[in-house]
Amino acid sequence: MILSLVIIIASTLLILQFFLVQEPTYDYQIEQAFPNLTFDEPVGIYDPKDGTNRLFVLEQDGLIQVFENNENTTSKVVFLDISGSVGSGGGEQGLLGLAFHPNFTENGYFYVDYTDTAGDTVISQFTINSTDINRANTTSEKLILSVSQPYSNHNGGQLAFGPEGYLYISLGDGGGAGDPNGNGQNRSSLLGSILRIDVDSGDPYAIPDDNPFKNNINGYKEEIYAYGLRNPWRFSFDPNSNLLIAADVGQLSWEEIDIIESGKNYGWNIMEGAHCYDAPLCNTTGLELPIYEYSHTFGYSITGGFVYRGSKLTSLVGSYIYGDYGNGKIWTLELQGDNVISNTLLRDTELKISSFGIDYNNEIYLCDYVSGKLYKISENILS
Ligand SMILES: [Ca+2]
Ligand SMILES: [Ca+2]
Ligand SMILES: [Ca+2]
Repeated sequence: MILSLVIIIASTLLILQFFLVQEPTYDYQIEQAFPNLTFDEPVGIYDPKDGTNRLFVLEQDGLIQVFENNENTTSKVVFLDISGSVGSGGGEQGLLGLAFHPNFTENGYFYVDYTDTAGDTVISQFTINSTDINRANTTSEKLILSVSQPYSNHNGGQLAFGPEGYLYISLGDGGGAGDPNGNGQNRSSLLGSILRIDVDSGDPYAIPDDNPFKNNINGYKEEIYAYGLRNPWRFSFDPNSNLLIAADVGQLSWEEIDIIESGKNYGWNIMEGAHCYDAPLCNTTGLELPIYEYSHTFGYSITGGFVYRGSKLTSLVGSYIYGDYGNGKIWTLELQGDNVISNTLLRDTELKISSFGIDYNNEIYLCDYVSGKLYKISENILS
């Protein structure tokens, strides 16, 4: 009697375990998120986190469009037009970044990153129109920072507020090829870095007390948070772990993903990815290696994305979703803390993925630079 009961319980547990360990397999589709909307060379998608559930799209020539985050939306409105201030050289120049102040609901401040008509980087603050939340006050521009650019490419361009409320800014090495001016390793130049500034103190900003090079005696720029970067076009914070993850576009051979930490040197142009650049041997002492890299066999211009914290893609929660502008591939990097568990091809697309963005619910979107359409990912359980 007891024996048969034990057998029944044991076999029930075995059957239960069988079902529990059967991980479903998923199929992912990329579909248009807002079929009725088309943008002109979109390079960014942003949510103001003000509860209005609107999305803002950057158009490279200098416009910000705003629309209701609803797949049936048929109209968009020009929120800001600074095309007259933005250099329209195309390529890697233009209106490149947007960040809403953490207290945007109260103060109406937002920040843009663009290259001006001289090709130099400008980061400036604007204020929302006091009577229409879908319009910016076009005369409210306040210069925060300008950075001279030696070449038209590698301008970085990402802006984002960190969990502590400071503004982070990415700047590429200035351009050319191979970092001819050595800006990546030169901490006396803002180029080749991710900066961190406090726009709520000082005028136009203050250096946070715990910035790694604050009050240094070596002439290093105190705005620098991390350096040795080539062209960190897109970076983001994981709202759960607060990790700052940057995708650094490579030169000839390697695209890389870095976890950015205060004061660290990410290697360029001594290294490209986890490899010596332009020399068989190099001194890698003190250089921070990427958490993941891929060779130009698999893609050739990484577009950084986000650690997914939405609810629709249940299999991807906690994974870093990113892509490659060059070949349209989208991958997911499964993370455990700051360790990489696996990298999986989610979908091979025909899109020119210029940027990813997340909405109020942390759902992820991407923009196709060529068609001007925005896309989303859908998840289907195969078995
Ligand atoms: Ca440049
Ligand atoms: Ca530098
Ligand atoms: Ca690196």
